[in-house]
Amino acid sequence: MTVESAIRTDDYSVPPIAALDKGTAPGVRHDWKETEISALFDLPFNDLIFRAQMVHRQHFDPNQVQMSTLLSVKTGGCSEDCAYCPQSAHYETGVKAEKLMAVEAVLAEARRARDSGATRYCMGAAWRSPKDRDLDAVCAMIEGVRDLGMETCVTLGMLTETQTERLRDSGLDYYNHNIDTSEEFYGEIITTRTYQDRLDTLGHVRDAGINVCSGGIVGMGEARSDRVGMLKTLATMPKHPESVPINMLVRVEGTPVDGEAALDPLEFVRTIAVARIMMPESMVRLSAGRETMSDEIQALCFLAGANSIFVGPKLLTTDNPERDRDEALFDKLGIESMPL
Ligand code: SAM
Ligand code: DTB
Ligand code: SF4
Repeated sequence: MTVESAIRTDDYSVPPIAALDKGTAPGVRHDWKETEISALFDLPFNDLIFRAQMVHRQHFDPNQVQMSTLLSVKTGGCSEDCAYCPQSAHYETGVKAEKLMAVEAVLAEARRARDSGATRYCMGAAWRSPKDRDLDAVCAMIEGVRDLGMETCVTLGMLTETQTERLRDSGLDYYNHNIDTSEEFYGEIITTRTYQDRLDTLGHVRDAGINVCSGGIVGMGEARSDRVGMLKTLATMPKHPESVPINMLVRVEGTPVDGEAALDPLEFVRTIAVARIMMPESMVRLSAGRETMSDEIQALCFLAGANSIFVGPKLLTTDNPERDRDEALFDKLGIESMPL
């Protein structure tokens, strides 16, 4: 038997692979139904991963992973009540509220990240929404990071149209704004803003021509149907987010979701695989949660189509794997940094 005939490519059960060929570009669909997404989640694990890897290979080099570094430029004291977040002022988590960092201090950190191989620099602020005067400093950070030759991403909370245009004019490449979960579960997690508020900001970002980075968190006690709903919201947008971070909840003492049972890591891998199949041209980011994940689970995430990660020992306030652990993992897997 030849290798080709030993690999069965004709049995994809639900939905047929041809169904992937509707939509605005070949293979990219925007009309996903909940039943179809649930059917993907329900596939035998091997069938799901095989299909995700096939889709992945149609669009990306399977051995390249995009590497971003995160910096919290404004930490803690946030007025929102996101039940997962160590930076919310509503919970006692031990995170101290700090002022916005000075531009030069941010650029010094960014230079270090670039010298260790990061190609994108993401700056996060614990704000419900930025004040106009804060944006002067953030725009200077964006310009400075671009001058270092890196792509820029910021996440600052809700934006008005005018604020979004200012960020665009400073040269911002990506805006991160997560929908976090399904519309149905959202009210269990955040009461100080609505799902529609999130979608409105994402609309401003898209209209301004900035690349959209939007995804969510799993492991907050949501049902699989909420993971289905979250991916449906993202994949039925008129244009898929260019970057889709899938975060495994980092459980932080003092936050309301800290007591939730940990999600089965294989369900996390399934979520990555379904995101890859539904949004074939997007970068799917294996985002928060790598610190406590085994090498084997991370390897399965890459096999399932994740092709972006955060590198460097800190996310915003919590730990991420040290460089040497990541380097050893990438060596074992033959993974290279995706060039710009
Ligand atoms: N305040 C802004 C906002 O919420 O849009 C930007 C910063 S906020 C910390 C960025 C994202 O971090 C959140 O949308 C959430 O998805 C993620 N995040 C926060 N805490 C997390 C946790 N404990 N585990 C996983 N992801 C988390
Ligand atoms: C995203 O989706 N995950 C990142 C980034 N975008 C801003 C943030 C993860 C934060 C994890 C908790 C912390 O370190 O505070
Ligand atoms: Fe504030 Fe963002 Fe944390 Fe929510 S996720 S509490 S908006 S910093």
